[in-house]
Amino acid sequence: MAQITNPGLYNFQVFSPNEIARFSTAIEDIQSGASDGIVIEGLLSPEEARRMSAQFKAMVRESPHDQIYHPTSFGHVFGATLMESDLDHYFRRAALARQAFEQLFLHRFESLVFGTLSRLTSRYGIHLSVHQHNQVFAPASMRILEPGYASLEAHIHQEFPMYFPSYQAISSQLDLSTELSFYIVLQKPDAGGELVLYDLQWQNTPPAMLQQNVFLTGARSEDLEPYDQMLLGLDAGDMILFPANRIWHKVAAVTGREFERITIGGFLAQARDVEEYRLFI
Ligand SMILES: O=C(O)CCC(=O)C(=O)O
Repeated sequence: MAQITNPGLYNFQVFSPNEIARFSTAIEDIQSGASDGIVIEGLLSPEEARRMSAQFKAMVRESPHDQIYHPTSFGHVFGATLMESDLDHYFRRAALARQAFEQLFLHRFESLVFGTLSRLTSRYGIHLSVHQHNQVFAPASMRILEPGYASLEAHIHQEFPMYFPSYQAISSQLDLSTELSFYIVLQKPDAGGELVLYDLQWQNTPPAMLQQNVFLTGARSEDLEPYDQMLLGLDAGDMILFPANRIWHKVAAVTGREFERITIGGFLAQARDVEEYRLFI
């Protein structure tokens, strides 16, 4: 069961995969503000999540996957993201990441994610994002929060295009004001690692907070400390979808000693020219 602290702060619907048909307008509802997000409990079985986590730990030690496994202040990231400045490099790494995710999910990562998201909307198709020359954006990355490391510090997705020029490649085709974030938990930490949603939304953000030099730093999380908070601690196999461009959030540091928090997820936003959401990171 997902552990939710202060559940009254935001309006989340929590349900199991066999109830998904009742949430066939979840994406539209999050977009309109009628909902603040959903959690699907047990999208993967605990055994599937355990097998993937074990295989992942072996995978990152070997070439070529060690090339897309990077240390960060919170632990590691596995994959490619548009925070890097060289787009050709990004697309090469994105191809490697997609192949690795398919290997981990026994060739059903994209079908699982796209199939699940498609069932959460009655209006939009869900697709990959493709750049010129058929270069495919990565639909996800993996985040590994390790015991003894920092939080994935407070941020909001409206910031990314302001600071990272590679975002132009995606903002030319997608309306990033509609951006949502999803992730699936592959391994739950023994303590900590909750998603923290602050009672501060984009439209009320004090302009002084938007400084690139505090992006993803602890100083930003300190600025947000006074705001009320809702915490979501998900189990291995659960999936979340939430408006990461509207609600300031962070992932709390892992305070347990043994298990890393391992998630796989990405972003999606509405295409500018057709009724489609497309994934990227
Ligand atoms: O838990 C994760 O994998 C990252 C969550 C997050 O910060 C985001 O989606 O923006």
